[in-house]
Amino acid sequence: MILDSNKIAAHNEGLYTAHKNKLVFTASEIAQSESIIQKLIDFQIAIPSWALGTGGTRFGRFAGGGEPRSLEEKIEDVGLLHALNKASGAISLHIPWDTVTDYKSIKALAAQHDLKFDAVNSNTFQDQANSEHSYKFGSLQNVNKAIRKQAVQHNIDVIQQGAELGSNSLTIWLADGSNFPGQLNFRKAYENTLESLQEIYAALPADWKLFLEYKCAEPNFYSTTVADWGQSYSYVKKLGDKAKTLVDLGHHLPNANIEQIVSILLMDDKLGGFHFNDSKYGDDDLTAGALKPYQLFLIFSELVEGMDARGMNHATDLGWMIDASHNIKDPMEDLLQSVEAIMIAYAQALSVDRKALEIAQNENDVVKAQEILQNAFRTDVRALVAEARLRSGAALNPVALYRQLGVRENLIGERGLKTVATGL
Ligand code: AOS
Ligand code: ZN
Ligand code: ZN
Ligand code: ZN
Repeated sequence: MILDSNKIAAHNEGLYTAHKNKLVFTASEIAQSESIIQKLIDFQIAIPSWALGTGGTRFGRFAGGGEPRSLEEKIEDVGLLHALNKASGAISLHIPWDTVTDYKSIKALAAQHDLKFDAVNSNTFQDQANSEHSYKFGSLQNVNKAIRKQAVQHNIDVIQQGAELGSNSLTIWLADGSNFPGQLNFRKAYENTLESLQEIYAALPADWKLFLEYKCAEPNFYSTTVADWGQSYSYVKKLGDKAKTLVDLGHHLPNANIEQIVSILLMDDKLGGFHFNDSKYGDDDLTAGALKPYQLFLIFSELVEGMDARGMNHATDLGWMIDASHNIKDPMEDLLQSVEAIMIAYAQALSVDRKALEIAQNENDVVKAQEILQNAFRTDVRALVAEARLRSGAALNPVALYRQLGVRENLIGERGLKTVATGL
């Protein structure tokens, strides 16, 4: 299904007057609104290929209809999202959930939808059909050298496949760890993991980055071998300049100050990118901004401040990706909501009066500092985000248009009601 641009234009026409009125008011409230709109136009958030199908829990899965059955259909779905919001111009593949047989045609299909290939993700948390060894007791950390070798080789294969597609980063998330005290020698697990990572790092092309994701628990519940930002930092520091830490918002112990973590990693040039989602209890992978929009704003506030201090390009110098998974929403609607929430947080962060904040900080004017941040957070920036979409040829209200056009019903017509998405 390809979206007809006339339908987007007709939808926008219907909403135009109301939008313009809001925009005029918003621009009167926010000094740098024009430059914010430009930055929003440039900002793209990658969609993970595994988020397009309905997720499950360990108790079960309720399949949605019309889910993508192949990589081609996943690319088409991201293409649809991108046509609706012009802010989802990249897809992140997970190998071997996504297998590419014909690179030329996959690249052509992505190009046709104006999509790039973002970070490629390796998978050593499941045993693959024809693999010799099992990852039951870990992959890169495993006490058995042959198992470590197999996991290293898989990562090297993923790099090669990603390079064929024009991707330039590898994301490694390890399920490695232990379930019971005594199961693992922590130091040896660390040393094995480091040695394995070094072998993978050595296979990176010159212009590539390696992102090392951390997670405090799950699926292992006593220890995780890359458990927190400090441990990820310790590895990436030893690996070299191309290795960076990846922050998944749901991977922290409760109440962790993620914005501070982000600020320090950025300062040390060790922040690689993000997996956006939201959570209440753990790695819930709920829609970005659904529960803690203020935290999302505070994270973006540190990002904008830190990237500007280092002269970085907001759109291209870090990896921006959603990592969410749902078992009750239409995944496409959910992704549109996540992108919108991220854009809003970014726009709010861009609107912070940095000079005034710096003065307040230097004068220890705590009240003023809080006023400045909360003023930015409480100012409605949605018209700026919508204007960025309008100027890019996207829809003023993507979720509304998605429903109005009956996209899901169309996909069910094409693909059937009972599809099994590849991957999860
Ligand atoms: C797992 O918890 C991590 O968030 C991974 O980044 C990701 O969800 C996984 O690679 C896909 O299953
Ligand atoms: Zn229980
Ligand atoms: Zn993640
Ligand atoms: Zn996760």
